[in-house]
Amino acid sequence: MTQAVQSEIYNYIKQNEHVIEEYIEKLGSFGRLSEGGIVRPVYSDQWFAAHRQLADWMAEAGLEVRADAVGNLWGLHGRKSAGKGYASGSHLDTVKEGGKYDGGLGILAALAAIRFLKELYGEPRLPLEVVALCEEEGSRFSKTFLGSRAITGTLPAEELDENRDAEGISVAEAARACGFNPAQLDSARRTDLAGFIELHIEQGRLLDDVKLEVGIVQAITGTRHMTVTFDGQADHAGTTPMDLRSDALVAAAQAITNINAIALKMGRPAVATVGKLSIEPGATNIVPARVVMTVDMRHSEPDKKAFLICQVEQACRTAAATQRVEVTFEREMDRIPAQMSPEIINLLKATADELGISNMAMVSGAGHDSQVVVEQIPTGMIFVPSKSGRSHSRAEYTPLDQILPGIAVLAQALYKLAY
Ligand code: HGY
Ligand code: MN
Ligand code: MN
Repeated sequence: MTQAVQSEIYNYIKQNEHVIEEYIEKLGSFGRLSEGGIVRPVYSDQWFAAHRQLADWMAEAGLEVRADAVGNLWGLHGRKSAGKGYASGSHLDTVKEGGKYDGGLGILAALAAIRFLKELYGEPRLPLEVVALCEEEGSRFSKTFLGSRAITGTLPAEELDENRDAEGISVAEAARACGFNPAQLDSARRTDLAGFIELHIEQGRLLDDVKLEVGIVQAITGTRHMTVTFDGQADHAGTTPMDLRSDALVAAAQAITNINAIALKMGRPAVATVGKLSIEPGATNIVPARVVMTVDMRHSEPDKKAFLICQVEQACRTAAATQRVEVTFEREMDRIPAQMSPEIINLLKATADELGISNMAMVSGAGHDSQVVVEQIPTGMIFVPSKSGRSHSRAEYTPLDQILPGIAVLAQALYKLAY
């Protein structure tokens, strides 16, 4: 590709940076709390309003817009009859009180890149698609990667009826309430894509610390989510001697302290997090009978991930035995570490270098839809910096001038692939 084309695309992005900024601010308003932070669980009113806004933007950009059986929103530029094309995007849902870049920025980067390529060069040789994936975080339903698993045909149909939110509403019921048709789940599978690229904030502090413009993701860490239940015995807080109690909360507290120590001792990138905990019956004067907690464990090396999980489960068993309580485990999600596709990694690296955009190879500590998509479709990821590494927090922030280089690499790469 000529130097002229490269600068033309990057210059056009810079000339239209206000479009990108408006996209980010408006999308970030859907589910935004007065005190900051966004709550946009899949199929919620806020999520559906954001979904419709994206559909409008895609239509305004001249893309052919459609929602699939589970609500993944697609914007097509070009003709599918021309051959296997390329998609780019990320997830539309957010974590509780999340930021406005996690997921949303990947959708908007793809929309801007494909819109600008259309404005500059018209019809592509191969089709290009923006995709807003319906759900990734597992904020509303305990299972994650709903949208990308539908696309890869790895979402079991029964999960749509069995997986329910805190109000007992199933995925299928919530999807139907938005007008989607989850019974047609099979039709959401995509076997006609030659590649997928996801732009995402790093959600860590490496790029910000070393002041590089983009990360070229080599691999995504492996994650296990499990629910641990400690079953003790409710008793009178005043009359039950300490040495005769089966206190579920004391067992959980002992386990949590040891879980933290295990991951610390293993060293980076091992991580283990107890993010949710509930106590029953939950009264000042009753010895806790039951504690249910979630544990998130991650490592980029499969054997070390297995070792971490084994150590954590052992810590829970030891704590339970010490407090004379029972402990049970339920696996919620388990993803092996995912290697990104060499051909896409090489394309992104070469494109960043050609553009003079500083870059480094990185491993993602965060999970992404790309780790699901890559199982079936050549996939790569572009990271842009996160200020001070903050994410899954209202403090999440990336200045616009640190977003544009990532979009330039994305747009350039899509140009090379499809024009
Ligand atoms: O948890 C994660 O790593 C991702 O944000 N879902
Ligand atoms: Mn996230
Ligand atoms: Mn994300």
